[in-house]
Amino acid sequence: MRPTTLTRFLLEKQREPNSTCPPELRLLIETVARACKAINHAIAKGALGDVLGSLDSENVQGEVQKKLDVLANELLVDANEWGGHLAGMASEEMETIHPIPNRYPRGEYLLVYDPIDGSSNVDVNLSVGTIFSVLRAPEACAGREVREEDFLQPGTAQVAAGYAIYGPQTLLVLTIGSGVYEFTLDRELGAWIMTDGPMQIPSGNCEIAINMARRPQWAPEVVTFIDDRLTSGKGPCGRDYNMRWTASMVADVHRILKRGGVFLYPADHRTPGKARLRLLYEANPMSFLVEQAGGASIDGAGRIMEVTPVGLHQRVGLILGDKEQVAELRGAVPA
Ligand code: FDP
Repeated sequence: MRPTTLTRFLLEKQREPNSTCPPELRLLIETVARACKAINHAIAKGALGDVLGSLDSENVQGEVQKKLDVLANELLVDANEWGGHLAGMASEEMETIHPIPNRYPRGEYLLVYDPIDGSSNVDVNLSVGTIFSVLRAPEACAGREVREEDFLQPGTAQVAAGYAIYGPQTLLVLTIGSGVYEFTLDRELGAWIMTDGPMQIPSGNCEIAINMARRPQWAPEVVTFIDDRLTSGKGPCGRDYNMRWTASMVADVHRILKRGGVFLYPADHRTPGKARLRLLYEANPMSFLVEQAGGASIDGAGRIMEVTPVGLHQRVGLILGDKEQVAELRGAVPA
């Protein structure tokens, strides 16, 4: 049987009755996928391409920017600016939104992304990724330039989300609201070939992803949850859990999609409002994928995708993965 390429998958989705993939969205996803190939190429060059290490600059969150953070951001801007499918973009590496310049046609979508997730891994040759989320530009911005408030939509408004993971293989994992599909980059052909989907998170896996060094910041409910699983044999498995932490959410979430388990980066319970992961371009797209694969995603108090954003770079606590395991913490942990 002929392999299904990303292009064919999207075209077939476009032709379905009541399609969730109009031509502009197809073009947008293909453009993001093309930019991810360029990012993959740059990452694979490593020291030979002079892309490792940090710059002197910091991003809006006060984090030192890696060369690859900036390069990947530019690759995504350059690829998506001129196609006519977007009204604007926002990214972890840009302080404010990037409206499509007047010299190009404007489309009806908004793209938000984290160009390199897990960037501390780049210099030590471990997996990193690119996360993206697609929203519809509100009708109110027709005829005017997009504004930051146009991007402040809950995760439930996403029309597509996905990530590329640059690991032993380069993969693109995508949802357009009807299941989750994995495509592997065939480097010789330059094509994304479907290799899994619709994906379902396997239930009952006894693996947890959490940064234990943050334990002093966890709410007591999280401490009990983790202790029960790691040392007392409590929890659905009836034996002690295993732990994995790659410091790249893309890699940790990918493992959960394939193998099951839970991922936690809870908010700091001592400092209200303090958390690590960003709502619009990290938590929301990952939550959309996880829910589409039969899992659940909460900030502790409730469903992540129902959080109303108040800022472009807003952070949230995040607990996602196996539905039954996430359910134990729903409502128990302060957001
Ligand atoms: P990074 O800032 O290195 O790009 O985006 C946040 C994130 O990566 C996640 O990918 C990752 O899970 C987390 O930070 C790593 O946090 P720790 O430094 O606490 O391990």
